[in-house]
Amino acid sequence: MSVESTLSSVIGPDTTAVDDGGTEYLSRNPSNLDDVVARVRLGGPDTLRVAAENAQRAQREWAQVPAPVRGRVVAGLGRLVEANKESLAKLVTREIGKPYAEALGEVQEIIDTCDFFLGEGRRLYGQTVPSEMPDKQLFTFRVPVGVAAVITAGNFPVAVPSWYIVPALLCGNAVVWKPAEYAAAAARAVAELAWRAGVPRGVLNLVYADGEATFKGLEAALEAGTVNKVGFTGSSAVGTRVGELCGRHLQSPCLELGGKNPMVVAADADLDLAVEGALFSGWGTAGQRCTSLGNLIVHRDLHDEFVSRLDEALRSATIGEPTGDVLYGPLLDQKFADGFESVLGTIADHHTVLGSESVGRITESAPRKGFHGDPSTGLYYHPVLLDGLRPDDHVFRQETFGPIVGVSTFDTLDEAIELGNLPGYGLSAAVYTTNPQTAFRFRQGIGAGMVSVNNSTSGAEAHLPFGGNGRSGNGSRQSGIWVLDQFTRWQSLNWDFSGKLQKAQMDVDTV
Ligand code: UN1
Repeated sequence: MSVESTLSSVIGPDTTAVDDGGTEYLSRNPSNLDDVVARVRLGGPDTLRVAAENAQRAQREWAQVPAPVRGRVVAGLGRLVEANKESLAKLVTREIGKPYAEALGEVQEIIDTCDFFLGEGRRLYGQTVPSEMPDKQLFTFRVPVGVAAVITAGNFPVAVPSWYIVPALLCGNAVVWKPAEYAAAAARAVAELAWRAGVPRGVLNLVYADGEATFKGLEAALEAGTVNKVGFTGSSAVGTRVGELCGRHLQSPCLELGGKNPMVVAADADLDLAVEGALFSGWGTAGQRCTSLGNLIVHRDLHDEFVSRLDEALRSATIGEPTGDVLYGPLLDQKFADGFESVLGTIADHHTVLGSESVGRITESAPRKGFHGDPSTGLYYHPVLLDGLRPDDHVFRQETFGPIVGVSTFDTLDEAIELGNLPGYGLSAAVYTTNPQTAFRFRQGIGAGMVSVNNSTSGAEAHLPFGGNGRSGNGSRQSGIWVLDQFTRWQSLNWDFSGKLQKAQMDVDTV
């Protein structure tokens, strides 16, 4: 069986046949814009609202399935993904332009997630808790929240949705999944495999809708009480709107937002390692991970050598068609290319532009040496290394989501930490140092949810808590056992077997 062969070119809302006046969207291959990967019918607001109603009905039965059996179902999804690993990775590469080696890694992440939650199906523990009274026992239970609306970005169209969907299903919830339209085919492939693994159709609902229809549909569902948890991965601006909407309905969403992730290169850093780490974190995936490196903060004594080595590494890196062995391929889609162009527009006179011969789109008149393939067919951009960044520069303060990184310098570790925290995000941060004291002090001072020592800011593993603070999220965490608190609520039980009414706080002997 091949995932690709199951995908027809015309795909639309599958479980929710609502004709509510949506539009058609073409998901295109960003390395060859003439290649239409999927034609998608985007639903209007009713699509999401009705999907949530369906999900609510289906959830009751799903919650009755024993957790270890639900664990086997999600493990089955993992096995099906594994059997289709190459074709799913090829689809990711074709639809969003992610280099094939990275796409394979991304597919591995959903497999790892399914493997992890197979075990959690047998460990969905509650507690026994002592009572303050005799002949009385207290317990806690994890209870599914109900229906989770999962709204995901397309830069990780397989792995990141699975961080919500797999634990949500394992915990006994139903899911309404609204993926990014520019990754519609990859989403459909994952949903197909989940349905084939035994997830009932009503328990996992896939809907396509644009941003405004999603907001309206979500608002209606929250109002009707058919959505009980929202998981959102995307920009800080949209996440703020999701947070406001959920807050009005007394809900606390799981928000995984942008980053302006710093990498501090200390005076005692291994320079080769730091250059390699900066190259991969900053320009790998064309800088389009929420965990991509944003600000390089380099000790003044190393600055010149570090920047010249990084400039050289960037100039000799291979960029091009993502089916090949490249550092990065095209940007995700036209919307992201437009966003990146506006970031390039903020480059100022006080910046030194390095990393490439030109700035902007790679074209015949602005070529890139050693480019792999034909640049004219896709959304390819020159890498930018901006030296001389100032703390009030746009590029220093805002997530750029493209192949651009700025450099600033520091003298003391406190100064480096302050610069790292200044933009107000708090997702991922890295320090390159050979001194454990520097590493631990950095971890203590930096406001990021995830810290790396001598490693990339990106590349989170599937069983460590993932998430950020400040503008990067609301402190919620995905992955591992920590995400269980997103998709279950604690219920307590107090059981009195004394045969009489014992009153808490009143019938207790205090010493
Ligand atoms: C994201 O970009 O939304 O840490 C998540 C990483 C990935 C996840 C990134 N595994 O690089």
